[in-house]
Amino acid sequence: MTVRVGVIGTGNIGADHVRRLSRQVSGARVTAVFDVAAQRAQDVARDVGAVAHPGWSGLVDAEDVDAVVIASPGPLHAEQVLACIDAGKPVLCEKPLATTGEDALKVIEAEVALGRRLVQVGFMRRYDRAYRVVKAAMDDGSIGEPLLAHMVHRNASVPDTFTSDMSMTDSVIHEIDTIRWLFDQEIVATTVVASKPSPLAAGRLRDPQLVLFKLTDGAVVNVEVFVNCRYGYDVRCEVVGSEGSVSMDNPSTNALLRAGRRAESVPADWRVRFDLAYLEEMQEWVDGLAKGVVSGPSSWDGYAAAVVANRAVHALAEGTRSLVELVDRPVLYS
Ligand code: NAD
Ligand code: ISE
Repeated sequence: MTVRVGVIGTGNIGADHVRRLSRQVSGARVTAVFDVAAQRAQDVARDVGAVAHPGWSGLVDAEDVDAVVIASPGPLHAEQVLACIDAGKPVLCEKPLATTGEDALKVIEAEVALGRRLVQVGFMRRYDRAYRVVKAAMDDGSIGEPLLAHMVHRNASVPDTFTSDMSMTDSVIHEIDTIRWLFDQEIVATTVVASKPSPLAAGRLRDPQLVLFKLTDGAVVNVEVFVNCRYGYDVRCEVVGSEGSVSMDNPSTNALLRAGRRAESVPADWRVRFDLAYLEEMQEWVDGLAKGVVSGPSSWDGYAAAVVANRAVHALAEGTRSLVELVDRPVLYS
């Protein structure tokens, strides 16, 4: 069976997903795309033999679209996901599922009313091999009882449209999901402190920031987020347990040894670092759809991450420790 996919949003990651689904993922074909930037959508469509639709809702309802990928800006996600649920079509929505907990909850309510999972959220780190090694060492007892973790999330640079809040809602939201998944715990409280700002943050961003998360069982995790580090993309993690530690350095693939020095390459951006993770994510999604199953990160994961990210924004703004309160987890997501 070939899954016919429609893609909403053909910017950076949307265009990548279109090409990935068309050329690297088996069992899938992109039949339709939409972007408000019509020329961009047409170029991407032509490249893979798809049709550029005049509107996203027409794409969702199209007969030759079995499933949808959403890669539009975050504030549009909830409405577009709800339309997919309404049409009974599986949807892989890029993070965030929604920019507010309230909107994410509407998605949960719609899916629960339907009685089956249609939504997967694009938390691709769960598909990354290095993160999976960390998870395995935590689950099989290799490091004893996991107690705390240190994480780093650095981007070389961000566009002018990026705000200080987005350090939480757009970047740290990946760590929020990773922490919940690795520890299999919810986050119950967060504190955020902005450091002395980098002069290269152009005076408009509170960058870097340090975030502290407390989990249900008392474990703590700190995250450094720095979205203007300039030298490259650097994502790291170390989980410390009662009998050892497991870490994931920024994986580098090349080393140049010359004149008494060793130089290693640093990925330029998320596209390079998580290339294989996006592929695994898409392949597992498509394989699941062929069997009628959606099993990746759920609406619940998207909801919990949205709530925590917004509490982190609140914590920085108010200079306080913010508690996280979630609704009861519906059975559909147990
Ligand atoms: P982008 O700005 O490059 O692309 C967004 C596209 O959406 C643009 O082409 C824009 O024209 C289009 N758009 C605007 N309004 C639209 C509408 N009403 N309907 C459809 N399309 C519309 O942004 P991006 O970097 O590709 O990010 C897109 C989404 O993907 C964001 O939610 C972002 O957080 C997420 N993302 C995830 C990862 C990841 O690692 N998982 C990486 C990058 C981006
Ligand atoms: C971007 O939207 C992503 O999702 C990347 O994975 C992340 O590293 C980056 O900080 C975000 O802006």
